[in-house]
Amino acid sequence: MDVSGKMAFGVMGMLPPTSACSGGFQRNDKRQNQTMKSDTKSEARQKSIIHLDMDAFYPAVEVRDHPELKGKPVIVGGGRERGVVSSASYEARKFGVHSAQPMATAMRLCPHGIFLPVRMSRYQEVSRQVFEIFHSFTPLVEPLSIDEAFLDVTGVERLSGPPREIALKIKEKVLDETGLTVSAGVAPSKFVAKIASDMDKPDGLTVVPPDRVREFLDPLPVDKMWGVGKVTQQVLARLGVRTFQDLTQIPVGLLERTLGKHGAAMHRLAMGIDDRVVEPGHETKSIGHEETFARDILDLEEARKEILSLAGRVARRMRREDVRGLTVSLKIKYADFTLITRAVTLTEPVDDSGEIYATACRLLEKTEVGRRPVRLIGVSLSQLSSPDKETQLRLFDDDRASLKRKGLTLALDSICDKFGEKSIQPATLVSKT
Ligand code: DCP
Ligand code: MG
Repeated sequence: MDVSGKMAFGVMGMLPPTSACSGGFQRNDKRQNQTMKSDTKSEARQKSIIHLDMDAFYPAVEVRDHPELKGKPVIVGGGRERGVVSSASYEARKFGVHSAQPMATAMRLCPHGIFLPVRMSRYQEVSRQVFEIFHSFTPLVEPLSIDEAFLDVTGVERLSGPPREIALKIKEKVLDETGLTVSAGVAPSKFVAKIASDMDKPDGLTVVPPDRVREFLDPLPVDKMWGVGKVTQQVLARLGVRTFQDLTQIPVGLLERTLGKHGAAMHRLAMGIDDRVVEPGHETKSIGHEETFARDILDLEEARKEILSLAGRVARRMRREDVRGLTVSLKIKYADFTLITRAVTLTEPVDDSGEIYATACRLLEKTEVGRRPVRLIGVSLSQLSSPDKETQLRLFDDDRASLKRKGLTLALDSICDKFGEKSIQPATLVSKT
């Protein structure tokens, strides 16, 4: 699948990636950089986009949870007789096993494979952890699927370093916190970043600087173009188009006549022109706080107190940003660094510390806190939405008591903001001396 990617490096006379995090495309001599500069028209407002895609996501989670499977051909999918493959580990892919293939075919190709059922809730849990990590770098995260997202890091470069460094930090943090690898593509547009992340999988990092976009795209086969199906490929083949460069040389009018409005769009993309912005999805954005303790927490009651404090901080931030959240997540890191997340989606979005606290305490029951020493606790809310105006109006007209409560809460929030976290606390948090 990466053959064409590797060819790109070869054709341009570049070193193939030498290590997992090669970023090989970035390594090129200055002369070539300069020759390619004329291709770039709008460097002044260049964006820095990172596309991230977890490697063999479902099988990788299974291997992470069952380390004895490491290095084995693991195939995750539906029932053995009639189901299809959801995904296969890279070891299994060597035998020709791939996503969407009938399970029966996979079993024929890889009879000694380890076939496992889909554990969706577990993959969602890990996905939430991964997206939290993405959000810790920038709020501009656009989720594409359970294991894939675009990040716009243009605005955070001053804080976190150049985009390549940010991508490396993200990869490191994902590996650290989940034990999984993610491949990254760094480029000035979504289109190029997405292609780049796929070039050096697994555990890849491919950086395409703005002045080398055309050099990167030109030799790639057109089937690398995101969303190009079999029929379009056949039409293009009839026009003699095999690579992106071939596509740029076909008159736009001809492309429009044969492929409709997509023809012109494809032409632009092949030229490396893509102004689409990263559109953060509310549903995975989250607001959270976590605390690493100076000494491990052994006691359930002590854990509850910490959760109460975290819930208060989360609730205050949500009210400040005027959002409420539907999903409450509790993150626990045990003393041996094992990280787990428990989450529940409520029927109504909340921004109230009491409700967040109560929900997180229910989640606490699904953990081993109290029986296993804990080094970190985190509370977060996701699936955020702005309270709709109607509810606010109703609140104003009919429910003076809740309105008063809201006024009081906001007043307390501002005291906390001004004088610090410890200035006002629920009674249970004031330690008895
Ligand atoms: N998936 C699925 N059915 C498909 C494709 C994917 O159920 N036809 C699921 C299983 C994958 C997950 O979605 O693990 C993510 O899809 P990807 O296309 O990103 O594939 P992988 O992450 O498995 O592998 P890669 O390393 O190629 O990204
Ligand atoms: Mg993936």
